[in-house]
Amino acid sequence: MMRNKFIVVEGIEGSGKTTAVMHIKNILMDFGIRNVISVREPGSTALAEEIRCLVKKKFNNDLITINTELLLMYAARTQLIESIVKPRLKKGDWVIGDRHYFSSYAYQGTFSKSIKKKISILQSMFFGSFKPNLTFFLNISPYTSMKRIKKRTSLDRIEMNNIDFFSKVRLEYLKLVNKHSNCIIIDAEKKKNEVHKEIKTKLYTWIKNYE
Ligand code: T5A
Repeated sequence: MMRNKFIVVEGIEGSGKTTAVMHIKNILMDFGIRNVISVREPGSTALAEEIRCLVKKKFNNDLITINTELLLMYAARTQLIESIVKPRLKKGDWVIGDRHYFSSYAYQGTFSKSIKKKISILQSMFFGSFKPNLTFFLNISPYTSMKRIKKRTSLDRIEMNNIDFFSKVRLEYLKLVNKHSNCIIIDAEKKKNEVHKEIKTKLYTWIKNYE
């Protein structure tokens, strides 16, 4: 039986990450893998959840700068990976993550090359060669994203960005997934049950090839 894998789900807002994480957890359980936990970024520790609230909040007359936003994401990430993810993987558990470092490249990195360079430095300084074993990218158009999130009663600071921003974020994601191995693109425009079927098929294939 395969041990301790770190699987991450990435995508723009409303792409279905949260539901996909729960789905992956159930698939693994059905496969006989019982020691599975799920986490989200930013968040999943008391401190990182506080940081999540801060990054989502709109401060009047005090615009959060992109460097600050990036550092807050990395503070939350470091806390989560060091205090939960790595210890659980060491125990042999599986961890399913709702977002990881691709989110920083896609959201903060889209602003400039120099931000991307800073991300690479932070990433190698704090995580070295530590990477997810598999990343699912849930691919949806920014139009679908907007349509899904508009159903919400209120939007957070990042969700208040316009469609251009989410188009750029999606393009950054596509560049990343095409550059890295162990990434699987899922057509998340489809109906939920079809998306979940595609994830299941691809996850089974990945597990079988790994064994
Ligand atoms: N961030 C995060 C950064 O900027 N940098 C970073 O480094 C990191 C880690 C985090 C925010 O922080 C930013 C990005 C984000 O702005 P979040 O809550 O993780 O916030 O991100 P969101 O994308 O906002 O999460 P959402 O809850 O919006 O989206 P999900 O989880 O992708 O989607 P989900 O599963 O909640 O579904 C959304 C809605 O769509 C429906 C669902 O039922 C739900 O109503 N839905 C579908 N409808 C039709 N067809 C389908 N196939 C559907 N799949 C889901």
